[in-house]
Amino acid sequence: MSVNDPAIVDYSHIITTRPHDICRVLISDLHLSADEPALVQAFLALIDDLKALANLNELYILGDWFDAWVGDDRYLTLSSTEFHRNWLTPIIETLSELSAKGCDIKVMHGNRDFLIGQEFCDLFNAELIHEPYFIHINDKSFRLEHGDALCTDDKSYQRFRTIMRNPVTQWLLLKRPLQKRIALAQRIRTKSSMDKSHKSMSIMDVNHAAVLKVLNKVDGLIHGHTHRPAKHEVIVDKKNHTTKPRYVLGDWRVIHRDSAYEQVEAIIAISYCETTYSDRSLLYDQKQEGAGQIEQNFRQITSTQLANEQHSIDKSRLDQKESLQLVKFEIKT
Ligand code: LP5
Ligand code: MN
Repeated sequence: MSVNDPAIVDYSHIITTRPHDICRVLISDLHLSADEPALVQAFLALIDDLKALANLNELYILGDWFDAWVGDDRYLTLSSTEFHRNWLTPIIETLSELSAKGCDIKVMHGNRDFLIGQEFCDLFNAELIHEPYFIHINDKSFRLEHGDALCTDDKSYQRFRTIMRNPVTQWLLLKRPLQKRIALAQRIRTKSSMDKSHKSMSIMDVNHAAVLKVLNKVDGLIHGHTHRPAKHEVIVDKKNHTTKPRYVLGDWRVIHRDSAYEQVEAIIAISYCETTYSDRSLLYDQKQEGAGQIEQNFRQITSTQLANEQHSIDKSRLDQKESLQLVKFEIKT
């Protein structure tokens, strides 16, 4: 499944046709920074849309939200003048509004922003979650992670990761003066992009055995990091042809830039909670007319219809079915 794959649904269609059904949104690899305002604008636009969704319960940011994070203090120690001018302030304000509307915001570390702390997340009432994190979609368990730990063929990166994710390393890093940390992050970025230019695409992708190992304990996997958005059906049992889904979220990228506008594209995941209603009056009809009518006893209703029919609906007869979909989010800024 590529970015142009028809199996990836169009975002604007979904947000306009099924706004009440959207209950969870998962994004990753935004790589936001002050140097790329188009990505920041795109993120603010997405959150504005999410604020209008009546049944949105959860927003997950699955790592690399920021291009580089050298410590919460870089933001928390700003003077009040700097604070008002800082590019992060509108992000915090809009996320606070989203959270106040009843949407839980969960932030996971990536390989670029593993120094985000709960203190920063507290600014917009979010929860810092750690990988692996598990959710349920219907009766199936899904494992959420950033995805870098699955790239086990990338030996030099895995060595670097082990050092950087060590709490002692992080404690030592955070004790360094802010300017030194900013300079170090820049050096790491330069070294990383130099190293990456010599690595093959397959080395920088997930390792199949690593994927199988984690899928052994769950029904599905959702991650980002590789910048190769797709839904894979991973064969976990060749004999019985059993597969389990692996959803890969995309990175956010500027796909067009000129003097008039910039266009940003990202593949995100949206979960729909579809409601089934077993209608009592139809059940009565079925008794009269026999088993042939059984299908009519269940009425599919959208959450929009549910909102409009609140008074006439027997809530005990509602059944929710959730489904996850990769969606192409595209915006001109
Ligand atoms: O992020 P992406 O996808 O481009 O690349 C990753 C791996 N690279 C990284 C590094 C990040 O991109 C940049 C980190 C930004 C700063 C983070 C905060 C730092 C806090 C410290 C300061 C307080 O994760 C890349 C993988 C790729 O994913 C695909 O999986 O290949 O890994 C590398 O390229 C790592 C190299 O192989 C090893 C790097 C060693 C760096 C040592 C730096 C020493 C200091 C400088 C000396 C010159
Ligand atoms: Mn990453």
